Amino acid sequence: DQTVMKDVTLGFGQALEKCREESGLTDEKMEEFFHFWHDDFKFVHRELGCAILCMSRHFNLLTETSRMHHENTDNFIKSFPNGEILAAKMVEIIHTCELRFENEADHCARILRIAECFRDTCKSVDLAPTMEILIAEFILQAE
Ligand code: M21
Repeated sequence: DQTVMKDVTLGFGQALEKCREESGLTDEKMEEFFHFWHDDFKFVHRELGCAILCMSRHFNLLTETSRMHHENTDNFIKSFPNGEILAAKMVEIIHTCELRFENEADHCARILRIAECFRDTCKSVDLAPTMEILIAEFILQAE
């Protein structure tokens, strides 16, 4: 499961550079997307929420009201090797987090909270990939 999550993270992270400018997410606020999983990573910058919004749009994972598009998200996760073992679980976690922050009207701020909730939930159920594996793969991929 952690290997699949690693692949999904790096795949989703491919859209980060494309979204930096429109979201205003500078290198100081987040250098690489996989830092998302670091224990010390803090979800404080609204720009990160805007970046995730932009990245999700890039992969067509949102509805018109900027909520998760369940079917497209399921298919996106399934497009990675062994993605089918994680797809339903991930969609459920994100949706549960989504419902917790429905009262937040600002899309970027809401998605930032959802992302933190997703990270923390995945960690608590052992779905989070280790930083070591993420960094190793990230370097291999860049070569
Ligand atoms: C698998 C790696 C990363 C995915 C990251 C972000 C997860 C946050 C989900 C935000 C969903 C937005 C839904 C808006 O209602």
